[in-house]
Amino acid sequence: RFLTIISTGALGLASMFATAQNPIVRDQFTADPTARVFNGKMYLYPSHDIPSPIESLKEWFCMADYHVFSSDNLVDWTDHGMIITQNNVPWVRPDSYSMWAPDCVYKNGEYFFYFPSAPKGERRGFQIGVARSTSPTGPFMPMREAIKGVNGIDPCVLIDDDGQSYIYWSGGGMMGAKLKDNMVELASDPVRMEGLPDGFKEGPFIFKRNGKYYYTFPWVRKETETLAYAMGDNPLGPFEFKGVIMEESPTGCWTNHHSIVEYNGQWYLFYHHNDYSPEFDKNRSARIDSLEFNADGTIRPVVPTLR
Ligand code: FUB
Repeated sequence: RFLTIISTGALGLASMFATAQNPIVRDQFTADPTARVFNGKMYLYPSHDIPSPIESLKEWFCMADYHVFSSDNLVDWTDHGMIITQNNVPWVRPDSYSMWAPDCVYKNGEYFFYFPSAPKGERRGFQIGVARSTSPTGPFMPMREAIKGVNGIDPCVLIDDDGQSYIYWSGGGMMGAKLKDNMVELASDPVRMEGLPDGFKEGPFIFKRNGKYYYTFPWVRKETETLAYAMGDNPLGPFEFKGVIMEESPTGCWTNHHSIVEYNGQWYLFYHHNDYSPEFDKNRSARIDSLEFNADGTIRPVVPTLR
């Protein structure tokens, strides 16, 4: 069942000349949307839910590859096709369908695409690997091995104003570490993020605004994931918990996963919901709503534009 949702006003300035619609991609599932602005254009790096071809994942997340999308107006999105598949990453178990939430950043003339997956061999759990390209749409060349010292999911990379990069992930807690200038090795031991509330957390997204670091994350306060945040003066914390950005999904999608980005002077929250799969919340679709800050830098709650 396909559900088309008109959401005029959802995108603030970008929607002045076009009709904005949530979900933003309508011909395939797009979960865990990481949005990044490169060269004045918005790029979207989501994970790619598919109905599982194998019995063991029929009731679980099933992701075999990644596509990248771009847009100038946040309404019309171009699918640039598949950039990485589980079949062409040397360290990934090819039948694992575990290509979970990714990120992509630009540094020193290259785009670095970070993604978690299940490794080959005896090791259990997830690792995080990198693929490199000279274009935001690929082709991306996966590195032979995952990043050493990073065990977990949901990578997010912050490049600070002084050029130092940090990688954050979820695994044995909410973790973070410095990256070397090569962007593919840790430059410090992982540390646990301090100052976050109790309750299940994953999917960190970190950004900097007016000298403050925003550590934002899906957080289970009651039953399903809200989007919440903390703020701090240092990239690796400690952080001070500030509250919830988006409440639990009104239709019970257990996960939410997001990114927050400024584009043409307006801030946006990218997140997901199960609009096109109301009976099965592991098939999700990316959405956008405008996000506003208060004068003191705190974030105003965002209500999803459903219709
Ligand atoms: O998409 C698979 C997992 O679900 C992600 O890694 C989590 O953040 C959650 O969205």
